[in-house]
Amino acid sequence: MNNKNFIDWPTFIGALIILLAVSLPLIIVPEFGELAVSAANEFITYNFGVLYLLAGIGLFIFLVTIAFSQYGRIVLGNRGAKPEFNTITWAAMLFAAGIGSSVLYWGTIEWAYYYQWPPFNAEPGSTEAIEWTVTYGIFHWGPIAWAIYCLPALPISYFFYVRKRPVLKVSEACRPVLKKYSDGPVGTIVDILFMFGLLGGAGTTMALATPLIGQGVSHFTGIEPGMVLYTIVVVIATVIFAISSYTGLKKGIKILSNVNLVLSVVLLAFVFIVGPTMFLSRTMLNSIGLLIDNFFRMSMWTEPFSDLGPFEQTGFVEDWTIFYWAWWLVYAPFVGLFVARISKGRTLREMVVGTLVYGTVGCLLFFGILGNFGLYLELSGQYSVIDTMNNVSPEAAIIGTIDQLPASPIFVTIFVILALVFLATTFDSGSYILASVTQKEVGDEPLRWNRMFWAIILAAPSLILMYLGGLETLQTASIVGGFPLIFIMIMLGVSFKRAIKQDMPKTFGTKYYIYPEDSE
Ligand code: NM2
Repeated sequence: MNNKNFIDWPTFIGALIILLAVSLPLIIVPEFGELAVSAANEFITYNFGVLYLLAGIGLFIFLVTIAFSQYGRIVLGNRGAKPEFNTITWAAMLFAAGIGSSVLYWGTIEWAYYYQWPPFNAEPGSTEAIEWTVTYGIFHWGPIAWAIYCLPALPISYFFYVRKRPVLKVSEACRPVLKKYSDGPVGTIVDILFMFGLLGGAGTTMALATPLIGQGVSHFTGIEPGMVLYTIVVVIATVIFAISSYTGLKKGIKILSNVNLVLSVVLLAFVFIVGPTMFLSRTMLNSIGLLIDNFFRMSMWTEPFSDLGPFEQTGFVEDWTIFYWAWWLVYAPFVGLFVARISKGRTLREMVVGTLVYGTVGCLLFFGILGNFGLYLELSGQYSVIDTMNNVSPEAAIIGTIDQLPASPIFVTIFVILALVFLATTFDSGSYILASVTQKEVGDEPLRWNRMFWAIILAAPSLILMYLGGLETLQTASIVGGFPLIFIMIMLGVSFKRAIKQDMPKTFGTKYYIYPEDSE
């Protein structure tokens, strides 16, 4: 097959057309686009919110059940297959791909929102509200979120490494449900929907990262944060992740992920040690207890009753939990494809437990250390994060928090570099996966020019929309565009169940009899 025949043109072109069809009206008539998108967003979160919450907890239970059933012992590969990456690198790659710079953003500041607008009808700023602040952030970045990420990896890795289908595509993983339709337009639509969701989700990531990195640069240089600075940030980030994606999984992506891990450990360890260590330890352990105790309550809290009056809601669930589940959902097929790709030689149980545990613990450390440090500054009166956030900007409050550390210039620098690397490690794997999905076959790696192409496409719309001020619309659009993904996720789960059921009897049988010879 020559180069051109490798490409799956309907998916490739279809994704571009959808992207243009959605971005162009937003560029041409931004006011109308904004209205339409926010109306659609409200319609979906209010009417289908319950469905999002159910999907979250349902996927979590499904994954845990699979991992600890006999299916958990299935090895992704042939007899004797060894993991391609050691466990630390694997965990670093998984975390770096699935988590962008948003963990630095929300990890440091999310508590300040919950402090002022708390869940469960707590009084703003009260002890009860304070207890939930960091805990709720950890929940939104915890086991359910990582379960959403891991689900697509089950069927995808199974088909790629066990059934040996040389295709890394969502439509391929839905084959047991879609049957022959996964080759036709229906399959193409499934792939395009996922790509569209991812491009929107990536826009959200870029929209948060750029002002944050910009704020850090402005802290040192005094340059006012604004479009010029933001453009430079986007261009530098794009160059970094394009190089990483170009050199591929075993070079750039792997190296950058490990750099990411080292910088994260240095930053977190330093804040933990020189910061208020006792306070951080207490609050983190307290959060873990609170979370375990209230896990099911939080995952199914729909706020049917509030202090605002009968049938009124504060909107906490829609603004946060549902928004988050939707955001994790749009990233899920991509992370699932990526996790699948790096998990050769592992068992399904190792893959699931590794994703849930390493993912949750990683986020817990960011939220627990950076968030509680901010909370400490606020409560001790040393620095008011909330004042800066409300009167200047959330980004200024984030950099302001890190700036309170001793030897702060070093740590603000590490923080900003880390934000850049986190962004790059999400986008390099993103472009790698988009390239895989637009190919009919993926040998060892997708084609290089194809990877480069998607690297640019990932960055370009955010840049254009940032100029036009429509980026927020794109973010919301990604949530709206991600709606069909709930159904795709369910389809992926069912496909996986069907496939292993078909294959399993050959090896294990469906029931075990301890004394098979005994008769009644
Ligand atoms: N999630 C983890 O911006 C990022 O960090 C990428 C965001 C889905 C909330 C992922």
